[in-house]
Amino acid sequence: QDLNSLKVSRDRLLTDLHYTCQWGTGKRWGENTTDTGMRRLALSDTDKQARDWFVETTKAAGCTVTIDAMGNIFAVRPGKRSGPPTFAGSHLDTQPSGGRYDGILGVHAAVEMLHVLNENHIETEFPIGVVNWTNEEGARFPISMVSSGVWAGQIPLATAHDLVEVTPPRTETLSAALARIGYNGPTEVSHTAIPMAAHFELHIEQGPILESWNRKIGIVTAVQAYRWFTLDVRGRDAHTGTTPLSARADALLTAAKMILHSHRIATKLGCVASTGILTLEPGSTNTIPGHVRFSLDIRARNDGILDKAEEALRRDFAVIAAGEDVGGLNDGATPGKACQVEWRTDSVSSEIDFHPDCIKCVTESAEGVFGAQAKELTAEMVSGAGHDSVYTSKVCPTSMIFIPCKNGVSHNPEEYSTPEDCALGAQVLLGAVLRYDRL
Ligand code: HGY
Ligand code: MN
Ligand code: MN
Ligand code: MN
Repeated sequence: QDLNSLKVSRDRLLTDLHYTCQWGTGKRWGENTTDTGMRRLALSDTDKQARDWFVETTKAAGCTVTIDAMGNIFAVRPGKRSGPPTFAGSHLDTQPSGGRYDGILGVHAAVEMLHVLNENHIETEFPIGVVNWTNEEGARFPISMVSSGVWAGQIPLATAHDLVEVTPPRTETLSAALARIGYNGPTEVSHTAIPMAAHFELHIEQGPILESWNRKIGIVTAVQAYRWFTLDVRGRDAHTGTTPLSARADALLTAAKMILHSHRIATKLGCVASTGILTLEPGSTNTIPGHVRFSLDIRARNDGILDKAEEALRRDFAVIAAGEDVGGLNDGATPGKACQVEWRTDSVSSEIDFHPDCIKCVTESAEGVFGAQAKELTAEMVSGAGHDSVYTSKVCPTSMIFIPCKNGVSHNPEEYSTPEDCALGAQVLLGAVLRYDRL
C-alpha cells in the first residue's frame, strides 16, 4: 500500500476534538468571568469523561486496552507479527485555564490514525499503539510528565502516587484520585510491562517559532532541559502599622526580590526562569506575610547553563534572604531583617536528543505530504516545552512533530491551531508511524 495514499479525515479529527473538549470547558479563575478556558485537570471528573471516550473509541477500533497503576491508557491494534508496538500518544489533561489543543490533539491524531488504518483495511507489520499519559502537565500533581517518568523507570511509583494536588482543595493524592475515577489499573508501570518499539508525539509547538518561520511542520530533534523547584521563604508575621521597615522580616518582599533576580540571572545566562504559583500566609491587609511559598521553573538548551543558573540563584537567594543587597535590588529601600529560605527540588529533566530513525521517519513522512515543497514548509527545531516523549526517549526511539499555534500562545484559552494544520500534523504522524513499523 502506498503510504501517501492514506489520508486522515480533517473533519472527523476536528469533530472528535471539539466533542471531547466539551469536558473541562470551564470558567477561568472562578465564576465571575466570561472568559472560558479548558480546565480538564489530571484525574478530575472531566478527565475521566475524556478517558472513558478514549477507551471506548479505541476498543471500538479493534484495540486491546491496558491501564497501568498510573492510569496510563495503552490501546494496541494487532499487526501481522507480534512484538512491541510502535506507539503514538500524548496527554488528555490540561492546565487550570488551558487551551483546546495542548496534548489532546496528539491523542486525537493517534486515534485518527487507527480509523485510517481500519477503513483502508491495513494490516501493519507489527502492532500499533496509542497512549494517553496521566498528568503530563504537572498542573495538578506537581511533577510534570510524571507517568511517562515512572514508566521509563526514572521516577519511583510511590513518589508519584503520594503526590498531593497543588490545586484547591489541595487534599487528594494522585493514587486516591486514580482510585476515585477508577483508573488505578492493575498493570505494572514499566516499559518492560508495556514495551514500545518507538513513540511518536504530535503536539502544538506552544511557541512562536514555526509561525515566524512560516513553516507548517516542526521536525523536533531535541527537548531543552528544565528544573522545577518549590521555595519557602519564612520571615515573621508583624503589624503593618507599628513595625518600622528596618525591623521587618517580610517574606513577600524577600520572595519578590528573589523572583525579580531570577529574571535577571535568566537574562544574563540566556535561559528562562518563571514563577507560576505563589501562596502567602497569613493573607491579611494589616499583617506582614511571615511565609511565602513559590514555584521556580528554569529551562535552558543544556544542563550546563542550568547548572550555572541554579548555582547563581542558590548563592544570591541566600544573600537576599539575609537582607543584604544583590546587584542593587535594595536601591533606595531600607533593608529589613533576615528571612529563612528553603529549596525543594520537584523535578529535573535533562536536555534530550530524539532518535535519528524516528526523525528520519518524520522527515520522510513530511516529504510524502509536501513533495517538493517539503524543505520550505518544514523545519527542524528544539522543543521549549517538556513532553512525555522526553521520558519515552530514554527507553525507546522517540521523536515529535509540531504544528504552529496562533501567536505562539499556549497554556491559555486563546490557544489555537487551524484545522488544516491539525490535519497536516495528523497526516505526518500517520506516515511517520507506518514508516517506522516497516523499518
Ligand atoms: O511544562 C511543560 O513544558 C509541559 O507543558 N508540561
Ligand atoms: Mn502538552
Ligand atoms: Mn502543556
Ligand atoms: Mn506532552
